[in-house]
Amino acid sequence: MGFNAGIIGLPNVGKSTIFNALCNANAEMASYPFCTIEPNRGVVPVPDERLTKIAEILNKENPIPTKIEFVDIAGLVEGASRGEGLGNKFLSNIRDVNAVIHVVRCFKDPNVAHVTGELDPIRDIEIVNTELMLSDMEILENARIKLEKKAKSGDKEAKSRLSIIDKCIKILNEGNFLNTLELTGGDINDDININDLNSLREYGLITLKPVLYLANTDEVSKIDECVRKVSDYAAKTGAGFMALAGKIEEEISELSEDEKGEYLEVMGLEESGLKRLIKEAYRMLNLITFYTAATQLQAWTLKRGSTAVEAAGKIHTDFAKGFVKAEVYSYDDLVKEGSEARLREKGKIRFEGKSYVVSDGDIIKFHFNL
Ligand SMILES: Nc1nc2c(ncn2[C@@H]2O[C@H](COP(=O)(O)OP(=O)(O)O)[C@@H](O)[C@H]2O)c(=O)[nH]1
Ligand SMILES: [Mg+2]
Repeated sequence: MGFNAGIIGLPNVGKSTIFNALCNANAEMASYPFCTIEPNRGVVPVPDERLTKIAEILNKENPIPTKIEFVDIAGLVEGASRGEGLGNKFLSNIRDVNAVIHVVRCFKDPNVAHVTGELDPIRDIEIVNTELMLSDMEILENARIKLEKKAKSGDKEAKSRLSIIDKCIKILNEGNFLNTLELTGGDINDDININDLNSLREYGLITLKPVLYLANTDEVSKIDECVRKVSDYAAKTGAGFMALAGKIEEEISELSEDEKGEYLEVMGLEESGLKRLIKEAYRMLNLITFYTAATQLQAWTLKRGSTAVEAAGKIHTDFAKGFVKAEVYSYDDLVKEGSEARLREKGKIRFEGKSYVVSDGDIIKFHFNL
């Protein structure tokens, strides 16, 4: 199972442009086959400085990065939650992703029609967000109807869930996303907590997902009023924010590696906006990365809090089935000591059992027996 981020927004804001640029960005890691699964789904390697560093220290060639999937979701229009413009289908696509990248138009270009006439990022954001909130509201209302019967017959669990759902409906009615609670540390409402929200995960509520607002600008590193408005909006709602020049990024993504480097140098940039976006999306998902280096060096993605046996299962079901122990050291220790031999000398390679909780940056060798 992979992790993914959906690219959403009004039509003509640059979603597909950014998606294409992300998929082209693959070229630089050609040693590993990345692909577009479907026209609107692409798998992209996650840039990882630690992986490069480990490869250097352990002398490994062609390390395999971990991946993240992006989904280019067709533009939402006003009324989508009522089914306008294939609305329900797009909304259900959003329900299936782990995180949301909401593209907001900040580029002018008179040649590209603006769905609502002129640049107004907050109005644009709110059109989309209103549809997302309405859609969640509908799901909760439907769940409510089912639970009400059970609750009336005295089912305690149904009663408690019903009360959580009512609190959520209230939050949405006040014009807030459900994730605001988590992101602002519970400021908006103190009689509902994170555990309550987690109990609603099964409904695939869109406004519970992490959001990054992506201001699509004309020029690289241009901070104008439009960009500032988007950034303020993101800060106010506890969401992530980034500015990116979509069309230029698409052009850069088609250059050769050398040309890319030159371009970034001329622009005074350390890395392309796309790289930042991929890293940011990965960070939003609240995942950790662990590495295996027994044969080929490879990075793997894991949900925070997962155990060693779950990590083993990522690689092969046999690794999990026949799990004996995990030989573990940390990335930081490797960098500090400079070799596995030194780590061993200093007693910094540990043996851990099945229930060991994997840390971000662990380098693991699994021992298994079938
Ligand atoms: N000037 C300019 N045009 C852009 C930018 N991003 C996208 N476009 C253009 O806007 C049009 C719509 O872009 P597209 O990515 O298809 O938008 P989508 O409907 O959100 O997927 C295309 O003609 C793009 O070339 C940008 O950053 N600057
Ligand atoms: Mg598109």
